This record gives sequence, structure tokens and C-alpha cells, in this order.
Amino acid sequence: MGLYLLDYGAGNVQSLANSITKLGHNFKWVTEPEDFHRATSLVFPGVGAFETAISHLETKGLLQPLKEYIQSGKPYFGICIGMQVLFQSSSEGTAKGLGVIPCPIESFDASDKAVPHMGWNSADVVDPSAGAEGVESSSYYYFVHSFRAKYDPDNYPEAMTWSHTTTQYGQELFLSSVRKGSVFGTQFHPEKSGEAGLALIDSWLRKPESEHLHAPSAPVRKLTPKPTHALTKRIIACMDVRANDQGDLVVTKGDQYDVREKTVTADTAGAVRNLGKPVALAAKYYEAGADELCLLNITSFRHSPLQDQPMLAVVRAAAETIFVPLTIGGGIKDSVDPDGTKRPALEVAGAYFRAGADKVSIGSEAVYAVEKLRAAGWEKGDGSSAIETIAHAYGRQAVVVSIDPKRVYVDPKTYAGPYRSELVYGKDDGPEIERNKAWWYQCTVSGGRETRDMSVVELAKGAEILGAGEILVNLIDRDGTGLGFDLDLVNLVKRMVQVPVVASSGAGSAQHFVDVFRETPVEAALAAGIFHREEVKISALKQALQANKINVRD
Ligand code: 1PR
Repeated sequence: MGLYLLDYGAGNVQSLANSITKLGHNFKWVTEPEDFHRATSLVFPGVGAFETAISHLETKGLLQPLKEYIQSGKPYFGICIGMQVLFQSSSEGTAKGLGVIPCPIESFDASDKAVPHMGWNSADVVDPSAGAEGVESSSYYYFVHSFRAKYDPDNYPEAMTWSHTTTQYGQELFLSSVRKGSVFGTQFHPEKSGEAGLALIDSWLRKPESEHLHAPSAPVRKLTPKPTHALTKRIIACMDVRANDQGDLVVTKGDQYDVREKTVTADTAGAVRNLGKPVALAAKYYEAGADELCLLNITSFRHSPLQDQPMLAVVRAAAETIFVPLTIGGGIKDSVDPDGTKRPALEVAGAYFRAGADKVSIGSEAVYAVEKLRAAGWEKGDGSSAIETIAHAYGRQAVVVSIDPKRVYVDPKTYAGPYRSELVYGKDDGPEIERNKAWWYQCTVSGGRETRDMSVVELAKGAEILGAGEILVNLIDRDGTGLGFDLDLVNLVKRMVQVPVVASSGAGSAQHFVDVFRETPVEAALAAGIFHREEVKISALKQALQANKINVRD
């Protein structure tokens, strides 16, 4: 009896469990088909790829019982893939859905926007007179998906009677939540949508069972898209984590990736710069309004992360207190435990997802994989890289590629190397070192310790081909300098790829964020130093962006 959560074994379902616990509700996990009979209400926080979800449910003998549960009229709340399985099919694969809602899920049209649709967007209730089901029209909710059910009353009028809210991305309107009878589903992730999402979950869980049963059909209307969508620009707080000389995991921050103190005092010279504890800082930035958090294990290339329990424990503890997306990076690669057990990158990523991470960020391994792709002629990978295996199982939206480039200065009059078409030219009024110069951006691995024969353009292009869902663009030359984001670099990468791009390295003031959002089409900007040193508060930063008419979540 009671509330059950369905976990088919992929993606971050821990965050939903954490939010339900935080809200003071009890639940059990579905472990066998009989649990569907025991459940009096069911939440399915489907994360990952549609096809994987359906095939896992089938293998575990849970697909038919799930269908019967929904037909029985007991309350059901599906999230993301948990909503998409209600539909007929998905072009994400060939698997059939449950067919409760008679229309297909298809991919977004990427010709006018970045895909995946990633970030905070609004949800408009189609028929407010029938009750909003906890959805606030003034709130933003977190979306992360490449496939959607189009709002299409001409072709699928019956399916549109399920539409509870619609959301606009680019010029497309899609069903961002569905409702009828005892079934409710959201394409967005309430468990990752901060206080607004927690309120929505709470409202659904507190509703007496009898009130869940009779949600009405929505009126089918012709809706026209507005000139622009409401997707906000994202502000990401990044924490570089490593063990200090005493062996404790601390948040550190380097200058051009050098994290050791330079000040010569008896206790600090040469020590790893310690800016605080990762879990406490993550909670602080969540409370302060960060749209996303990023934890990078910056020395993980030295050993296997599955042996690195402290980092998994950090993720687990952070996920208990923060309800916005969390990206984990560092050491996402095939590794071997000291006892010889092989740990494929997929397993490493899976451990982080189960601990509460929403995305994994891949650095060095992405460079090696794109080197192989380039050697094979760029067409497609052989399916074995970390990017490919993780994107296949969890969906490309769960895979970030983190690029750590360095500028290579050349004399444009004499440079005849392979990256001539990618050269960026210094401005006459720019910093001294850049004048009369040109440079290209060279990729590095192992946190900048080794340069590779590859440009940032090649890496970004290759990472997208292999299946990355987002590109994080750092720059070692600007890291920790406070000189501002390198707008040329950001534009260069943005022109190469269709997936969302995050600008990183060099933020020194709120104006730098205004500049990056005005002068590049980037979806998000990440900073570390200015937040850790409290030079700019996230709330003040968002006010500055709003004052410049840049749409952000308050
Ligand atoms: O190669 O897959 O194991 O991943 C290693 C990850 O660790 C990569 O994402 C790499 O960027 C990161 N990393 C490695 N060494 C360092 C270092 O600092 N010594 N951190 C490092 C890089 C991340 C940046 C930084 C921004 C913003 N730091 O994202 O947070 O530059 O800083 P700022 O706002 O203070 O300028 P793998």
C-alpha cells in the first residue's frame, strides 16, 4: 500500500527520491510486478533514452504491469521519459510506447535552435479554469530533452485533449505536461526545478486519492507561438574539487589551472588553495539561485573514480540538498580497479547518476575519442567511446564534453599550419600580448598538463558527432584571470555545433556575463572564482542581466 517509485535502472532517479523525502513523504521502490498491485499511487521518474527505458521495462517484466496499473485508474505521475512512455512511439528509436496518448514523440527541429532543449522554460496551463495541478505560470521549470510531443491539434486532436500545459521552444509548441483521469505527466523535471518543482511534487502527493481520478480533458484550441520563447540563460556555479595535502576533499580554484597558493607565508605557500567544502558550497549556491551546479574532480585522471568513494559520497550528499541540475566531471573513462576489475566508462557514469548526478562531463577521453574519429574520416564513431556508450544508454542530454584549450600564438603573416582558417586575430585595443597576433586554440588533456595535436573546432565538431549533448568551453589562458570570457572562442565553438554551449573561464564581473549573452548566442555561462570569493552574488548578477533585458530565472 502507498506511494511507489518506479526505477528501471537508468539515470538519476535518486533526486526524485531525495525531493520526496525532503517533502516528508514515504515511498517504496517497485522491485517486482506485484508491487503495481500494492501501489496506491505511482511516480515514474524516467530519465535517459526512450528505447532503453522501454527495453529495460520489458526485460524486467514491468512493461505490461505498468500498462495495467495505468488502465486501472490509480494515480500515476510520469516525469520526462515517464511521461513519454504514455505516447504511441518515439523517433528516438523503434520501440513502441504504451499508446495511452495517441500521437508520436518526435525530435525537435534543430534548424532554428540548439537541441537538446536544455534549461529553464515556462509552462502555460491550457485551461486554467480546470485547475493548474501545481503548475505556476510565473515559474520556470527545468527541461532537458531532444524529443517532444508537438502541440498539433490539426493532426492529433484526440491526443491534444491530454495537454495540460504547453511550452514554446524556438517556434515550436509542445506538450510540457499532460493530464487526464488519474494520469499526470511532465516533460520537465520538477525534482530539478528548485522550489517551484518541489511545490508541484508536494501538491500532487498531498492531493487525496479521490481527487486524482477525474482530471478533465483539455479543450482543443489553435495556439500560436509568440515571437520568442521564454527559455532563460543559465548561470552555472562550478566547483573544482580535489584532495588537499591532508587528504580532505576541498573546493579549490586555480589561476590558469594552477591551484597551489603562491603567497609565501609559513602555512600557505605551495598548499592546495582551499575555498571550502564541496557539499556546503553546493548548498549555498543552490540557495543563492544558481541554475545549475558543476562539480569537477580535477585530479581524477590519477586513479579510478570508482575507488574514489569520497567523490561519490560528495555527489550523494549534495543531491540531498540541491534540487537543480548537477553535472559531475573528472575521470569519466574506462578504468581498471586495483584488483583488476574492468570498469567501463558507462559503469563509472552510472555510479554517478545513481548517486544523484544529472550529467557527466568528459574531458580528456573526449579528445582521445575525437582523435580516433578524425583518423577514421570523421563520419561516425565505432560505438566504443565513453561519449557514445553513455549517450546511447542515458540520452545525449546527459553527456557534456568539457574542452580545456590553450591559445597558440602565431604570426599571421607567416603561419602556414593546418588551422589557418580557424585563426582569431587580436584587436588593436586588446591586451598587449594579443596585438598584431593571431592564434588558434589547441586542445589539452589531463587538466592542461599535456597538449594534443587537435584544435578546439575539431574537438567540438567531433564531440557532437559522437553524441555529446552540450559543450563546456573553458580556456586555460583566461581561467581565474577575471578578464572576461573569450567571446571569439565562444562564437567559434557555437558556430560549429547545434548542441547547447556553456561559456567558461575568466568571469570577473556581472558585466562579463552581460557581454557573453549579448555578443554570443551561448545558452549558459559558468564561473567559479568570483562566486567563491563572493565578489559577485548570484542574485546581483541576475539583476544585472535582467536590467540588460537578458531573460533569467529569479
Ligand atoms: O579529463 O575527463 O578527467 O576531466 C577533468 C576535468 O577537470 C575537466 O573538466 C577539466 O576542465 C577539469 N580540470 C582539470 N584540472 C583543472 C585545474 O584547474 N587544475 N579545472 C581543472 C578546470 C574548470 C573550469 C573553471 C573555469 C571558471 N576548471 O571550468 O571552473 O575556468 O573559472 P573562473 O570563473 O574562476 O575563471 P577529465
